[in-house]
This record gives sequence, structure tokens and C-alpha cells, in this order.
Amino acid sequence: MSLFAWDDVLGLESQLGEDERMIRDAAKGYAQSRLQPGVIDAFEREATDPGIFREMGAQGLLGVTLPPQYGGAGASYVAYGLVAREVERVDSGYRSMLSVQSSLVIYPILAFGSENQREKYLPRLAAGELIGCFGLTEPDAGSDPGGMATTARKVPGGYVLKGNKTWISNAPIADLFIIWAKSAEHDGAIRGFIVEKGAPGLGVAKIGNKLSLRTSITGMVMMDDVFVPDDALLPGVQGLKGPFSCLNRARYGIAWGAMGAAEFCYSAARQYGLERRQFGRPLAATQLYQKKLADMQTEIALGLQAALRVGHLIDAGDFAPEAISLIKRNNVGKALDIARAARDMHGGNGISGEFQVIRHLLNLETVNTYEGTHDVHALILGRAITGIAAF
Ligand code: TGC
Ligand code: FAD
Repeated sequence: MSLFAWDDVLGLESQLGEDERMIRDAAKGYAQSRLQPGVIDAFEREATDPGIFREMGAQGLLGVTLPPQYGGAGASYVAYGLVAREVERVDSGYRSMLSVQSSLVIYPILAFGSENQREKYLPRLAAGELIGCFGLTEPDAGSDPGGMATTARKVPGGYVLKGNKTWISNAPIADLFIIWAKSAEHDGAIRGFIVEKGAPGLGVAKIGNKLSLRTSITGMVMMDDVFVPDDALLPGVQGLKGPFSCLNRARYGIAWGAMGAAEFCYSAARQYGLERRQFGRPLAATQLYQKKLADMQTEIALGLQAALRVGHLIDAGDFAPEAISLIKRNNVGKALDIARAARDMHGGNGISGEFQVIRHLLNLETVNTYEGTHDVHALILGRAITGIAAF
């Protein structure tokens, strides 16, 4: 029997633990049976179904790494990556919903929250009963979040938040907002706050007409002297390492997720080439077509191995954030190349939503930009290589 598998040439499958495979299979079953059938229509209508959070929660997909005492599965970061891969195989927008909830909302409350905050919010977030969002980016502070203008002012019994966040995933349907702000009381250090929907002065507006990531809703968050009580402050961290620690987890998940989108495109291009005949033979019988498939296969196999390695490092508690920058940048950039090649290999059909490759291509443009742009991750690596910050 041949040891070769066209879709797993380096044998990723045999490197996974039993639990990881079970969680992956559950994610795949859910993504293919519940998300895939409606995704073409949801993307076309730019429609986000908030019910997806509850469904994902019921499947245990939102709290993969969260300890069971807070309603999570207590599984590995490898398992979390595998879930992101299966969800993004369908659509980056759905993976985005999951990443924000897991890595950018559940994680900071677990890592930096008080015991009260953990007990109050984590089980309901893991179940998808509450939807969370993460407000770091501002109109004038994107790649440079240290330049944020949002402030937290101490008042008796709490804090008053003032400022605007933009491009915030899930915001228009969120129940909880993790807001990062500069606090005068803490010498201007960045602190995290849990803001609940309905807080007086809190406004949210949907960003419309997105031509990418259309299944995931995005919004602006306006804070006009929003009062939050003292116990809204995340007590366990101050400074940019707070939000960056969350981003490490989300960026890691994206490195797996982007490979899922790339695998969809590779598989679709292979199938199309086997079925579509021109010049009296299948497209897949031509050298150029085969070379493109070989390039796709190579980048996917290497990208998955790199993501698995970083997952093992995170699980061992022994990772450099630069390793995450490397795989986020590489895997998303390669996935974009693969999606673009797959679009081309489908000819005219490649621009049709029915064939789905152009949707992945459009989505991956966002994925290349958010969570640190492709170039910002090059600069993070460049700083680590040279010791010189070139931002
Ligand atoms: P810098 O001086 O480098 O660091 C400030 C403090 O932070 C610490 N730190 C980290 N800690 C943990 N993990 C990391 N990856 C860290 N990187 C830095 C650092 O040790 C320092 O700590 P301390 O104690 O000494 O104060 O900060 P900088 O301002 O020079 O940073 C530059 C740069 C480029 C690295 C950073 O600003 C950056 O990463 N920019 C990109 C911004 C970004 O990624 N935004 C993402 C917004 S959220 C989002 O996009 C969600 S989309 C989700 C979805 O829908 O899926
Ligand atoms: P800019 O920082 O203005 O960058 C523009 C260009 O300049 C990029 O090519 C960049 O690489 C380049 N550039 C910037 N600085 C340098 C430099 N020093 N040297 C060389 N080139 C440079 N943010 C959140 O906080 N929460 C969210 O949930 C969230 N969700 C998002 C969802 C979507 C759909 C999108 C599109 C964005 C989301 N973001 C979110 C924001 C995202 O993180 C930012 O868009 C991203 O960090 C880039 O910031 P910017 O858009 O301001 O671009």
C-alpha cells in the first residue's frame, strides 16, 4: 500500500493525539453539515447568524483550551488549531467569530480576570450564550495600538471610558466588549475593561459594504463617557502585553485556519482539473496545472507542519511570540497565493461564488491584514533578527 496521500503528504494525521482527532472530527462534522450548506448565500447577503455562536458553543468549539471548571474542554492548543482549520475550510468569517470569542475574549478573562469575572462570564461565553468582541484598533491606531487615544478616567466606584474603536469583529451583535484603554490612574498604562452591552454612552455601528469576510459582522464602537464599575477592570495585566498575549493565541489559530482555506482551494482546483477537459484531455493532464498543484501541496504540507510545531511549543508553555509571527505571516501569505492560483485554474468559473475559491481569496485579504499585517509581522521578525525596531 502506498504511503502517499495527496492531501496529507507529510502524514499530519499520524502526528495527532486521539483527543485531538476527536475534537477535529467534531469540528469538521459541524462545519461541513451546518456551516458549509449556507455559506454561499450568507456571503452573498453579507449576513451573520448570531445563532452560530450557540451552535459552536454546544459543540464545545468555543472553549477548546478553557479548563473544564469554566465550561471548556481543557484540550490542547493543537486541538484549537485543528478546529480553526476545519471552520476556515468553510469560511474565514466563521473562523473569525470563533477566534475572537476564544482567544480575544475568553482568554483575557481567564488569564487576567478576577475569579468573580471568570465565574460570571466564562461558562456563558464558552456556551455561546454571550457573544464577545475585542476592541484594540482605533481610527488612528491600527498597526500601532500603542498610539491609541481611548482613555479610562478614575471616578468614585469605577472608571469612565472615552474614545472610539473601529474594525471590531462581532461588535454589532456583542454582549461583552473587551476594551483596551490608557488609564491615567495607572500612569497612562493600557488596561483592559469588560464593558457590558447597554452601558450608557456605549454606541455601536455596523461597518457595511465589506467585500471580504462578509459572513462575519464588523463594527465601530463609540464610547462617550461610558461608566464601568471598578470590577470591570481586568486586574491581572497592564501594558500592551495584555492585548498582545491574546493576539498570540488568535494569530496562532489563524495560521492553522488559513491552511484550512488553502486546503479547500487546493482540493477544488485538483477536482476541477480532473473533470474539466480542454484540448481533448483533462486540465490536470497538463504540466502547468500539475506544477501549480505541486506548489499548493508543498506550501500546505509545510505550513501545517509549522503550525503543529508551534502548537506543541504553546502546549509546552515555551514559545517565542516571533514563532507565531512567522507562521501567521507565512501561512496567510501562502494561502492567499494558493487561493489566487485556484481562482485562475478554474478559469471563468473561478469568479463565480458557486465555485467558492474567489470567496476564500477575498476573505484571505482581510486575514492578511488583521491581527498584524503581513508586513508588520516581517518587521516583528526583523526586529528580533537585528535588534533594531524598524516600525
Ligand atoms: P513593544 O514595545 O514591542 O511591546 C510592548 C509590550 O508588549 C510586550 N509584547 C508582547 N507580549 C506578549 N506577546 C507579544 N506578542 C508581545 N509583543 C510585545 C513587550 O514585551 C512589551 O512589554 P513590557 O512589559 O516591556 O511593556 O510594542 P510596540 O508598540 O513597539 O509594538 C509594535 C508591534 C508592531 C509589535 C505591535 O504594535 C503590533 O503587533 N502591531 C499589530 C497590531 C495588531 O496586531 N492589531 C490586531 C488588532 S485585533 C484584530 O485584528 C482582531 S481580528 C480578529 C478576527 O476577526 O479574527
Ligand atoms: P495601517 O496600520 O494604517 O496599515 C496600512 C498599511 O501600512 C499596511 O500595509 C501596513 O502593513 C503598512 N504599515 C503600517 N505601519 C508600517 C510601518 N511602520 N512600516 C511599513 N509599513 C507599515 N481590530 C481589533 O481591535 N479587533 C477586531 O476584532 C478586529 N477585527 C477586524 C476585522 C476586519 C474585517 C478587519 C479588516 C480588521 C479588523 N481589526 C480588528 C483591525 C485590524 O487589526 C487592523 O486593520 C490592522 O491591525 C491594520 O491596521 P490599519 O487597518 O489601521 O492599517
